Amino acid sequence: MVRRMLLVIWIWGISVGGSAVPGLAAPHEVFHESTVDRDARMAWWREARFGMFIHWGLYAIPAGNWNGKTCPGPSEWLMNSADIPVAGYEELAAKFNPVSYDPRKWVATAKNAGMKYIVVTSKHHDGFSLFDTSATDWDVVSATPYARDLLAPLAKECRRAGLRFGIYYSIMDWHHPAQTHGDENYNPTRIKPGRKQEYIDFTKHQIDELLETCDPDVLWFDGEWPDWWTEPDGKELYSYCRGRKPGVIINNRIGKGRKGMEGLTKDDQAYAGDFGTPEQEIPATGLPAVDWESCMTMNDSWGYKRDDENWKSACTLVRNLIDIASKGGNYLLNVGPTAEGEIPAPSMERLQKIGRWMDLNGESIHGTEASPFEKVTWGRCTRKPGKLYLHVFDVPEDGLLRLPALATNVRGARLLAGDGLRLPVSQSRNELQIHLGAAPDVPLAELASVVVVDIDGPIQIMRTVD
Ligand code: FHN
Repeated sequence: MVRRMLLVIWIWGISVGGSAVPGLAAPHEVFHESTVDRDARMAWWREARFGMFIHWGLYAIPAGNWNGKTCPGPSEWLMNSADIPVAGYEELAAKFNPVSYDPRKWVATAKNAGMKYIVVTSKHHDGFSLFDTSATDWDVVSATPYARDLLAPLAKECRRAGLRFGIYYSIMDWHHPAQTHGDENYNPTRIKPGRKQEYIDFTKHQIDELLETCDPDVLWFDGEWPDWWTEPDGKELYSYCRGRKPGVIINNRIGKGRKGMEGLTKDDQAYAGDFGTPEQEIPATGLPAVDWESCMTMNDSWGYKRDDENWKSACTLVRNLIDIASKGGNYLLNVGPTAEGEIPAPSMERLQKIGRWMDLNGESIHGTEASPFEKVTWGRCTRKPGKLYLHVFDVPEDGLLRLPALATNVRGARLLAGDGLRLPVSQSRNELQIHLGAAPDVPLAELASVVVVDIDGPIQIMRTVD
């Protein structure tokens, strides 16, 4: 709460330190956004906790292979990792015809997995636009036999199904004429002298088109690391986007605030962006007062990579979701559809299993806040007013779930799934004990079983004086 109060002063985004930095343009020149307004704007996103990331594009055709060889790294980087000349890469467009693409099926897959929003790549580093744009011919309508916008139908289907919709947009663009090769192949690009504004206008033109045709709730920028892209550029684009759609939520990769793959926002100044973006990692400790979202692949590639079989188990994915929610964050879990438009079977299997677990235990994730406890040995904890959700990963030998004693009255404990079996509770001066006994006989307990502790009023940990 204290940290969020600081935001009344700075509305460029989340500065972990919350410190105000002299000399920077005052945010109120752009947005009179009070904490109340910001909380209202972020509310659905904070409630959601779980979303689907979709990396899709021409790179799904070679799917990580070039000239008969499997190239290292994620498939969406193939143009760079195989150093494919622009002309050679452009030939892929003539082969892109996703006849099996069914937005209804994608959205249903996400919804049934317990996901509340989808973020899809509109333009990745290869510069290819999956939507109808008049800013370039390097897009699905002008350059492919499919010749139709792919994103507007997906946005529409999300709305119909009650999911929120987000757009991923890469600032680095290996195809745009204003950007040129870096030292190593394409990454990071350089901007040609005197052509930066041309690229910024191009970006704004496309953002306008996407706001018009898809009305996204989230703008998920990426590829911000080339030196020619600056924090003031990020702030300017942030104001532009919020000016166009005041309610939109924008990640911290619009500017230069991201601390590498750790992804949280640096605190040496107020950076543009509304939430931090850890990538392929989960913060070690809870960050209850910071808005952050951890994005992760199910195997080792964001885009579809035919030979990448290094799939995480459904158990790992469910426990990641629980771990992230217990630390106050969101989980953006990725799928890389095939060139035909199918979500790969290993991803479908895992999402279906996660969905079965969420059907039983979703209330212990959606709309929860971070654990009030530093660490528990047997699993994780999330909470809602008057409720603690204990996520049991490993049942202790003595069958006791131990917690610090609470100053608040504990009304009882029960299993969330199954028939809601009540569990004995005892409390000593220092410790609250929930008597779980043996591994609870609830479905999918091997992923995690959830115990609900009903409590009168706000959760207060007993301060014990030794
Ligand atoms: O280079 C991209 C990568 O391809 C992928 O899009 C991830 C997703 O967060 N972001 C960048 C690496 O940080």
